[in-house]
Amino acid sequence: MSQYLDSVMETVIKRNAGEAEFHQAVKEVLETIAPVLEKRPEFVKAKIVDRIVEPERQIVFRVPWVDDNGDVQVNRGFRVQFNSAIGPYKGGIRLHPSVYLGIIKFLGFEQIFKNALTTTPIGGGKGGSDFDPKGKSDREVMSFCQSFMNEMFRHVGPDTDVPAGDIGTGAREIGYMFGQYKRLTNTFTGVLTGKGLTWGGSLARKEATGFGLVYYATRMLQDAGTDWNGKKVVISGSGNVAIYANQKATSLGAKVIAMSDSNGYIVDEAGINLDVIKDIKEVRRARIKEYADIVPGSQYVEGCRGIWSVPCDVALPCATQNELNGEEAAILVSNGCKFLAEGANMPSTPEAIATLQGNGVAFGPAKAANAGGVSTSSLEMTQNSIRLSWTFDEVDQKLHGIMNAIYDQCTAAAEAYGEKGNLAAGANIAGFLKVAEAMLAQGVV
Ligand code: NDP
Ligand code: 2IT
Repeated sequence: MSQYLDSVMETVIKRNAGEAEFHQAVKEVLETIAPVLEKRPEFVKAKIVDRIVEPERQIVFRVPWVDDNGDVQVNRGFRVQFNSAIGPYKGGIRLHPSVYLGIIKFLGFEQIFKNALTTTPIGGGKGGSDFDPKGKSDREVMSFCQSFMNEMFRHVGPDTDVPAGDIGTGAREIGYMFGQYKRLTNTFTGVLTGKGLTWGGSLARKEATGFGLVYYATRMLQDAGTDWNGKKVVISGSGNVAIYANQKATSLGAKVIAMSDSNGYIVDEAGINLDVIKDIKEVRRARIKEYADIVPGSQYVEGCRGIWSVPCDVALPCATQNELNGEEAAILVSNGCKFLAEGANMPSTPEAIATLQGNGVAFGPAKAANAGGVSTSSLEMTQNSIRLSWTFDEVDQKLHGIMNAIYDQCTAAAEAYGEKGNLAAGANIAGFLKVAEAMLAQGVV
């Protein structure tokens, strides 16, 4: 890193004390953009980097709600509006007990560059709460979501900030939040994405992140002269992203042999039966352990991190941040894994990325590879604006085109800045350039 970037990084660490995930995400980007700043001194003069690492606005609020015993519960809510240079803030809402400001800021920061890569006009933001939806009744989840929106409604809007799903936030939660926003504002607008299909949602949004991940990884395979046919694939997680990554990869001839949740993982060498997973996870909100009781020949292993010891050709981490460390990456390498594309946000530690890239594993970075979800959210916003709904195939084709365009941007930027073949550097550079140009044009704001 240059001296200038080092000093920006120092300020970020000082100003955002204790927010390790945010520091990690910023460092990963700053380490790759030095060649851009050398070519474009006007970005340095305008302090674009100093400004881009500072959120435009951070909202932290109390979320009180009443549980089924009649007891009052209090959670903390967050919305970080990170950057609006190229469009309204856009990004999901994470509901998980681990959530604190540092996680929301890392996610919001990543979202700036990811959204820039989508080719659509959306800025970067993220929100969430330390509320844990696991084990809660529908009524408790509704009570929480309504209370969350009672504060958030004054900060969001279809041209201002458009939240969506993330870990712990799916169709049910988006529904409760949308209903409360509509009631509070007396407007029916596209203020959230991931909506139900009868009230403004887009076909293929549910599938989009997983499908998009596989479209992106398809290009990685093609560049290595191969395809999905017969490839053994390991996918961590068994939520929205993991399920639809499995569906698309399987449809293209791959065999997905392992999936996980936060308790453990299952291995099914015959190829995972996705109907069983969907029933366990989407319908019954149960644990993946049950798969081994239902499907003969499969096994369940306690502890989610062991999944990386299952030999595979392609690994798709689709659960959460830092779920793959350097040692686990070394195990993947020694077992012959040749491709890794990130479905989750920042699932690989810096050591893991270095180990993969250093051993010739093709590495697809999250902010490019998982951008299909937010891209399709952007397509949902477009459909809401023109008051029309496209067919599944129309949306899927647009998504596919966007993922190809993202891949092309990554490879072109990497080559133009002396990092040929480095998709992570390419994604950061291409995303940064788009936002930096817009910030420069709009003056010091
Ligand atoms: P879901 O809530 O649908 O599923 C999350 C999955 O990851 C579950 O299997 C969950 O297991 C597991 N998981 C979550 N937290 C942990 C943890 N701390 N340790 C181990 N496993 C964990 O979320 P999504 O599928 O939507 O999100 C998965 C990842 O993809 C996240 O990183 C998210 O930010 C990212 N992403 C999501 C997009 C979307 O459109 N939904 C778009 C782009 C990225 P369990 O059920 O046991 O908690
Ligand atoms: O990390 C992400 O890109 C998401 N959770 C999706 C965000 C969105 O606005 O669809």
